[in-house]
Amino acid sequence: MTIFALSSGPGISGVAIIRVSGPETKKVIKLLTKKELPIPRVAMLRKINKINTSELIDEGIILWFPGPDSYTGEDMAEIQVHGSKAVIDALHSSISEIENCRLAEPGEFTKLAFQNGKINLLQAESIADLISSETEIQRQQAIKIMNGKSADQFNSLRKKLLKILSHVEAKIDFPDEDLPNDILKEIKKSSDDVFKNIEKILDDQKVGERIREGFKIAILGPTNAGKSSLLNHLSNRDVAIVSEIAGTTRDVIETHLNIDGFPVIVSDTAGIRESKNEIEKKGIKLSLIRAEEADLKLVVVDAKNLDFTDVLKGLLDQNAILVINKSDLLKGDIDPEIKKLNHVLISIKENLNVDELILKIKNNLKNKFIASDDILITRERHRQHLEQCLEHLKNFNKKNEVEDFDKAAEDLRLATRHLGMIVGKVDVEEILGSIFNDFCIGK
Ligand SMILES: Nc1nc2c(ncn2[C@@H]2O[C@H](COP(=O)(O)OP(=O)(O)O)[C@@H](O)[C@H]2O)c(=O)[nH]1
Ligand SMILES: [Mg+2]
Repeated sequence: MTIFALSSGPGISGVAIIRVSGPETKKVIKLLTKKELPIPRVAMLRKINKINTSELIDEGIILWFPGPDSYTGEDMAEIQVHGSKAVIDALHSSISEIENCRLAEPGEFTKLAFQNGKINLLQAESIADLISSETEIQRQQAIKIMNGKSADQFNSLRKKLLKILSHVEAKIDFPDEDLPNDILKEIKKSSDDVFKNIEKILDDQKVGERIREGFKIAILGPTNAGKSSLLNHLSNRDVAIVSEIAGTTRDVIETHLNIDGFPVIVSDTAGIRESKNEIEKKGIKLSLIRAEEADLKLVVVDAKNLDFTDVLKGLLDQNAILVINKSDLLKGDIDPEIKKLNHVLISIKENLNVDELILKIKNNLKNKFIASDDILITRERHRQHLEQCLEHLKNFNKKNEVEDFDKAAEDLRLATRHLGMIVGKVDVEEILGSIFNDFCIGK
């Protein structure tokens, strides 16, 4: 099947790019241009016509990438035309008239690239991350992984395990021959190395995932404290309804912000109070869930009304900033007990001291986003496979110690498999290859 799709963004644009990939690509180019194929990888200006009527659609650039040296590994073309809905529609409907050509599904070009061995799974994921990156730190993370930073590390750990596996399997195949002592030592050392390495990778405070998904800030507190006003102030627009009527916000309202280059998701939540209203109760439940998931909690209270419920006290941990709002209404000082807590006194209405709050938020962000080259995990998927790998390695070590090699080998195979699944490489042939290359079986 040959697939095609608009690869540039939708909407009006100077230039739009339509990609074609598959065995009929040559035919598509010839039928649209009524000319011979262009020189590979050289931009050629061509008249582009409707396939049946030969009516001119537009004039544009054709790029021809014969497979396998293309993004997908198949024959491919990129057609650059003017970016209008009408031009794109006419071109799409012309191509779809050609036999065996259909519109691509989301991500299908990249899926083909993965299936044809052009990129690994981590690279495929990072291409998606690069496309959706909104901040510099997200772009940097995506491009590093696209360049193979984490795949190299996971592959090298996996190679170590494959090597141990080849020794263990040889022992199974030739049970009468004892494994030399130095090889037994090597097995132990390598598996310990890999184990420690993975433990270290997992101990990353989830920075990679936080960069990819955004740092989560939850605004929490009693009703009418000014939570929605704070969200609006931070986002510079009216995202949430502000009113003096307590219990206005019921659903969680989210906005994505870029604070000093850090991706942040701020959610405004329903005010926490005793309520008999079912909908409000649900909203309060959602607030508490957000509180648990948040990287940082902004607990907003009203300066005039500082009695803390137990729920509220429970929210104030090391990942929380107490925000005492409506300082403009305050006559005199605040309670010395409360003053002792880590807090910021602000007035959103009069814009007093809000900058200090923003500074505190920024410092918190910086501390939690210490992006280092050791960060390899960007998705829960990676974390789960690594955790599974550790689990199987633990089992392997136990069985290896009691020389139950058959079962030990199976644990090792599973551990290796989980590492392979991160990069998208799971192949029995490879294990066999490693045995024959590494172990002198004919001795
Ligand atoms: N005086 C004063 N009123 C404020 C301040 N911030 C918010 N308000 C008012 O307090 C009321 C409740 O605000 P809102 O943001 O809806 O509170 P929420 O229920 O916590 O989301 C509204 O009438 C706001 O205009 C402030 O700093 N000072
Ligand atoms: Mg509100």
